[in-house]
This record gives sequence, structure tokens and C-alpha cells, in this order.
Amino acid sequence: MRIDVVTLFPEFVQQCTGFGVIGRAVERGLLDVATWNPRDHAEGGYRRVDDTVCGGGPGMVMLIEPLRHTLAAVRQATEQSAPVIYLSPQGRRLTQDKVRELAGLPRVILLCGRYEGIDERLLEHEIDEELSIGDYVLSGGELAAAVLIDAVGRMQEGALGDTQSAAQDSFSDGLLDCPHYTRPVSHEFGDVPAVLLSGDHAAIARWRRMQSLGRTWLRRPDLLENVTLDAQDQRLLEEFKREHKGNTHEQDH
Ligand code: 9D3
Repeated sequence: MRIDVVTLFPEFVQQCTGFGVIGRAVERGLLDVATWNPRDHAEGGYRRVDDTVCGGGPGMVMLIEPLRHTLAAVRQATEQSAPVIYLSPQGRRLTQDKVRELAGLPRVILLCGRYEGIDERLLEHEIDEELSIGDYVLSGGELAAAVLIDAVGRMQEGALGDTQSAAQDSFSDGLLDCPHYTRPVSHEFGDVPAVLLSGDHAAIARWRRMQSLGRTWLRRPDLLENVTLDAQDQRLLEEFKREHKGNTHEQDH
């Protein structure tokens, strides 16, 4: 997959692709991230990419022409057509469903804003989709682009090792992950749950499923509204709730 990023801070975006799973995906040629700086397509000695806000008020807005010329250059760089995605607080929220959808495309173009944002007319004419990564204020689109690249990059075939798999992820089945433990089995901070040492693979799978269901119920009940639980899942969740009640009682006394 190829991802082109239009940004005033290309080094920042490139740095974000250099480590861990994404770094290896890039090394192996599973993912190709190219950056484009609108300043290279700006005119005049000052290479202006922004100007003051029409109607007054603080801040600056990114100019149409440098971005338009940059996007034209990006489109010329490969034959494949690609959706242009603008990272912005006004976008729909990025979800794992959207990540999966984008990961299946051969190419996407990401547009990062700085300052107060981009002239609305450029968005109307050149943007296919607007995405936000959450309800908090960033100072620009670059970190959001890095988040999207990370999430989409690790979904590429062969990006994760044999032992990992994107299908095992939290959210892939709409539930949170179960707790994980490693050695030592006995520690000042507590013991590893006995079932994980039992060697009973069916019991371990049941325990993990119960923990996933229980933690989702405790921490993200909103996620449970979007999944259908079979009879076994419902039993496991009921069991978790009974044990949880018992535990919270003990703590009260
Ligand atoms: C303080 C400026 N705000 C005035 C109400 C508007 C504003 C403009 C530009 C707020 C944030 C930004 C920069 N943010 C992004 O480019 C961005 C973003 C974000 O801030 N939150 C979540 N997702 C994203 S994607 C791009």
C-alpha cells in the first residue's frame, strides 16, 4: 500500500514510520509512505502557504493554490487513483471498521492542516473524506496522520509476525482485550491466575473470553451495544458479573 501525505512537516511524518511494526512493514516494502510539502509548491520569495482569516479573528488559514498544486503533483506521481482524506476535528471519527476499509485500498492521500485549517473551497473541490481521531484538540493533522498510518500499516498482509495477527486485536471482535501475564508466576504484586498455568486450553480460552466480556462491560459498556453475544458469551458475562459483585462486596467490608 502507498500512502502520500501532504504536510508542512514531512520529517515529522517520516520519523513516525521508522519504528517497530510499521518500520519493518516499510523495510519489507509492504507499506510506502511519501511526503509532500506544500511550501515546495508555493510562489514568491516567501513561499507563503497561509494568509489571514477572512472576516477577521485570530490565526491563519492555509491557502488554496499551494495545496492544489501539491495535490496535482501527488496525483501525477502514480497511475492509481486514490481518495484524498483530510484529517480534521470536523471529520467523522476514525474507527477500526474505517481502518480496515482503508487498509484494503492500494493507495490513499492524506492532507494535514496547520493553523486554523484549510480554505473551505479547497476542501469542497479536492477532498473525498474528512476524518478526526477523537474529541480533543491537536495543533495540526500530522499526529492524526501518523495514527492512521500506524493503524492501517499494521493491517497489511505480513506486517505482523506469525504469533500476532490483526484478527486477534481488541476491537476486531468489538470487545476489549483480556489481561496478560508473564513470569514470574509468583510476585510481590500478586500471582498469575491459576487457570493460565493449568494447561487446560479450553478452560484458558473460556477464562480469557470471560475477562474480555467482563472488562468491556465494566469499562466500555457502549461497545457491548454493538455486539451480539451467543448463549455461551452471556453465561460467561453473567459469571463475571456474579464474581465481580462478590469481589466489590469484599472490598466494602
Ligand atoms: C484552537 C483552534 N480551534 C478553534 C476552535 C480549531 C482547531 C483548528 C485546528 C482545532 C484543532 C486544529 C488542529 N487539529 C487537527 O488538525 C486535527 C485533529 C484534532 O485536533 N483532533 C482530533 N483529530 C484531528 S485530525 C486533525
